[in-house]
Amino acid sequence: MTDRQATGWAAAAGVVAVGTGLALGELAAGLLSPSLSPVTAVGGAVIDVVPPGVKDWAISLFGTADKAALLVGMGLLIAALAALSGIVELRRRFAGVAVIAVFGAAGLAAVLGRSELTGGAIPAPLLAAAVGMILLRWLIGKLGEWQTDAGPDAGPEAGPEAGLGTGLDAGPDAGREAGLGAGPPRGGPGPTAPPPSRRRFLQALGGTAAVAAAAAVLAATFRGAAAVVNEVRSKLALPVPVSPAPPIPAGAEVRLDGVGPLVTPNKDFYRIDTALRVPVVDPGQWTLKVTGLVEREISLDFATLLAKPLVERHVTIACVSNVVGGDLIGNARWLGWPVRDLLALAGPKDGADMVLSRSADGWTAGTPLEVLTDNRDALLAVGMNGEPLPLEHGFPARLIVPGLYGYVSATKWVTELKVTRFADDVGYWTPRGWSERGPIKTSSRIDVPRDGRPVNAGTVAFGGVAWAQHIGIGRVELRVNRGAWQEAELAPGISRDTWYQWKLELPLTPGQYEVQVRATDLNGAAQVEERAPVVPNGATGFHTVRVDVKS
Ligand SMILES: Nc1nc2c(c(=O)[nH]1)N[C@H]1C(S)=C(S)[C@@H](COP(=O)(O)O)O[C@H]1N2
Ligand SMILES: [Mo]
Repeated sequence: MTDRQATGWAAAAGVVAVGTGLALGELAAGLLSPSLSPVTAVGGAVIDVVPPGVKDWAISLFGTADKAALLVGMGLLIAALAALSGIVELRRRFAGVAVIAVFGAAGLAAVLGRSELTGGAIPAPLLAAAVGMILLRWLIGKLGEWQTDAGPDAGPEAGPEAGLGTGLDAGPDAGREAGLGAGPPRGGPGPTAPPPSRRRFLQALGGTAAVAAAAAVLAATFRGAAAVVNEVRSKLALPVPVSPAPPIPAGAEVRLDGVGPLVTPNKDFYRIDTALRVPVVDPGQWTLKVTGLVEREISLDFATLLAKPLVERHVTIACVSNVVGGDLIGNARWLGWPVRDLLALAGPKDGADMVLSRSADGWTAGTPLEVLTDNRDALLAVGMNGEPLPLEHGFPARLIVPGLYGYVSATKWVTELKVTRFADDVGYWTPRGWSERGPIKTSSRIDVPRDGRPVNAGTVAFGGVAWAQHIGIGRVELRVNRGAWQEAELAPGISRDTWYQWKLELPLTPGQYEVQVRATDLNGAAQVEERAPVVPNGATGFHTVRVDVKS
């Protein structure tokens, strides 16, 4: 066997050893701690340490597939490290074992650092690392025997590329015996006949890979826990609101292809959160605690919440990471109990000015107490567009606060409201470079024509949305090539807490145009022209599209 072939097999042994450890670790986590596994802990830690700029970049590049991209990237990195551990273990006994020990320790540290940590989460990374280390030593030991038996001049042997096909699928020697091997069968006895140690190594490798596959399948089955809660969700009948959503005014939709819909369907609603695995919260186990600076602590279960007088409201929520012209914004009809009624029961004490809401996975948002107690419809929401909240959007309960970016208000899978003070507590994103307070900035978007898309000369229909939650939009204007502002036709919003659609037909002759939109709220304040990035408290600037008018 050549050095190159030995290296290839050692790398394969590393990948199989580490893969088996990880699969068994995930399996253990699936059994012992459904919301925290080594892989999700490491992924979560990666998400937490990446600078906000990288997070924004990842969201803009991968959109809602950002988690999948992270998992794939992690998988490739782990596979590379695993291959490396095999290669160094072959060169030097226990060197590869040490590599696995180091990333096992990193995995344990990641698990210990997660807020959703429970005792049940700790065995998984330990098991994963131990299994990986033992298997690596064992497989590389077998590879070493084969290497010794074959000797450096024993002639070409099947390398990993050829061997995985014949060796693992059909048994190490089946292919060769049947003449199906990668190379022409070499006849005759002598130094070129495969030594039994080759078979032993390939059987060990193949058998271990099979164990890994079985464990991985089982681990995936345990994630079926999500399926169980989904089932509970699908059987849930939401109560009828005592105060239904005000009807959508006639003409609220401009009916222009490419604009809308006015109410975003759940499946199209943007999703932003730090949860690598969607928290699976059984409503039967769920409680919401109101704690901190209150006269009376409250513990609310789901049945009690559903029995409260619920209201239904359309509210447009937006992400602070939404760039000018971006789509991290959506409008839904939310069913929930007004948070001010819940807080009134608890009785906030003097001096409190913030509510730190916490989710089942430990994420937090700091919301000014006053916006949760004033007359706006801040909701402890259980329904979204006539359905129970989708798991991704916070089932069984979340907060929805008109006028604030999601990162300071819209806690999904909410389990605690701690009445506190800005001086004493911070929400998740604040120490990571985002402002303590995050009122949504008045903004507007041109949805048609799309930027850079050619259109025919004549009357060109422009349309889009504008929002100034809890104030309402008073006017939307367009300007062409930085000329005079021209007022668009503004459709009625559903309420001042939702976005408004607008349209404007402009006669355009062939040529290139730059068209900008500007919204003004009902108090007469125009949206900010100066461009600002999303960090630290939301983007500003006019959405601008280039229109290529053809003759
Ligand atoms: N538990 C939890 N809730 C969360 C977040 C999170 O990371 N974890 N992200 C917030 C942010 S930044 C936004 S913009 C909204 C997005 O809500 P959506 O995914 O339902 O659109 O959820 C908020 N609620
Ligand atoms: Mo967000």
